[in-house]
Amino acid sequence: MVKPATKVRAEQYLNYIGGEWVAPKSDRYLDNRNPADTRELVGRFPASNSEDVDRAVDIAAEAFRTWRKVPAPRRAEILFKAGEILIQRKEECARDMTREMGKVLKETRGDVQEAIDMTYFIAGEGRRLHGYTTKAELPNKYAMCSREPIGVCGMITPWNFPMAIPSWKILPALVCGNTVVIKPAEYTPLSTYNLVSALIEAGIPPGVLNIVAGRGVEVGKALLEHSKVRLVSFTGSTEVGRMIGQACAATDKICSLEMGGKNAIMIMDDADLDLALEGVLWGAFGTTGQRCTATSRVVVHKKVAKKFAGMLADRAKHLKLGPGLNEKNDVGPVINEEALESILGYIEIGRREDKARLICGGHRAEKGDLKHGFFIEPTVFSEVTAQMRIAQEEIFGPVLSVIECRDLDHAIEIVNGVKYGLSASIYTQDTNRAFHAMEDVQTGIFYVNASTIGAEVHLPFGGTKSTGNGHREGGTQVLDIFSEWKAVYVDYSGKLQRAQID
Ligand code: UN1
Repeated sequence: MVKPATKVRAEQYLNYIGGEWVAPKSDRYLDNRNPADTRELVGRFPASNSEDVDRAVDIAAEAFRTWRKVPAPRRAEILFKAGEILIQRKEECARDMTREMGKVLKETRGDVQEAIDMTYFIAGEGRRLHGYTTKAELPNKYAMCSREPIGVCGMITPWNFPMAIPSWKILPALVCGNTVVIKPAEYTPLSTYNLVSALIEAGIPPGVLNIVAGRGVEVGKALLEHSKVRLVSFTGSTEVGRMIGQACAATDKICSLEMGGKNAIMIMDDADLDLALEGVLWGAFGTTGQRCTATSRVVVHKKVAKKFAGMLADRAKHLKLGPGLNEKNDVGPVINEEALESILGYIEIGRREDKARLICGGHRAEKGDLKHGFFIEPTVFSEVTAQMRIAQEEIFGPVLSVIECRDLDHAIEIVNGVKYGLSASIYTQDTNRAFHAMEDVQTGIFYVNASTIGAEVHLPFGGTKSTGNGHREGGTQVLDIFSEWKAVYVDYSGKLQRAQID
């Protein structure tokens, strides 16, 4: 018996299209299993195909005609209500997320909180969405510009922040007056269902917000190909993002891409090493290293490098690995078998190809019940050089490289010497060094005396180079993704006036 998705404990979930929970056309479902113990089935989610997407997009296109006319402050009121609902359900949503994604409870609570923060922040924009007026170059002529909604937005979201990241996209899209079809991550759909359910209960009208679950090759591809989808917003790997960018170019879609990172913490010889150690452990092993902002390189001044590497290995060794629902554990599993293999593959590359020195971890953890999940020991390599593969490629797991540097300029050169540019940080007591680094490091996010993770929703989030395609989520900057500018000229002179000529 198929149960509605609003019952979060239900085994089998449906798509939400046009205000109804409906079975996928294929009548096939995908298992969502707990990565800490794959014997546990969290739920079964639709394996939708292009027919489901076509229906959802057609309905969203129809709903756009009325939703765009709803005053933005009214649209925003629904978001405020959704925020209230999520506050009531925060603990339940966090537990669901730990079960399907694996990260420890304090972090899944943070993920839900980030979505709540986003509802309040962006709902406030319902009463702003500022445009501006300016002076025209001719007399008796008025000039102004305003934000206009775009149409149907297709969203493809990742498994590592399965509620926060969908909230970064859905909420601004809605407040701007767009309608949405979202494909949640195949491995963590439940958290996105929980967000969508809160919005439905808060009063989002039928057709405005639709969820179609399934695989990227089916649902994602269909969204990219549908002519009524005007915008695609994607967060995930650089490899997939590039394909999405190309597909969007072929059909003239607006496209925002948020992709990989190879984030670094610089530690200068004057740094408070104990403080830096906390930041490195949190940045590298929080979320089991599966954040696009995760710290995967530590660039340490040669005067303190050996000492710091020793401190790091000592602490990393003692991090407690295990299911995230047990609050005593520090580090949860990685998401799936494929991730496990890929991360272990990088550890092998570090050892053999790169010949870096393994000073902590390096193995799958399989003792007792851990063998039923995808656990990897927090792993640290020292004596890494900047060009090694483990220092260049995104690993997306609990693997950290310690690289020595001569001075600040050398550190900045190393930090910038990768193809990504999402987040970086410096630990120093010297304001001059901190500001130099802030100016010269080519990342979209920069921290002083803090880790590379932990961006807040009211500041722009995104990166330079291959991390993205120039857009920023979060902050009021996200409105530039989900609205288009309209310039309006009102000529009240009563005669023909020619710009650039008269
Ligand atoms: C991500 O890993 O894709 O800044 C998002 C952070 C979080 C968001 C991470 N607020 O680490």
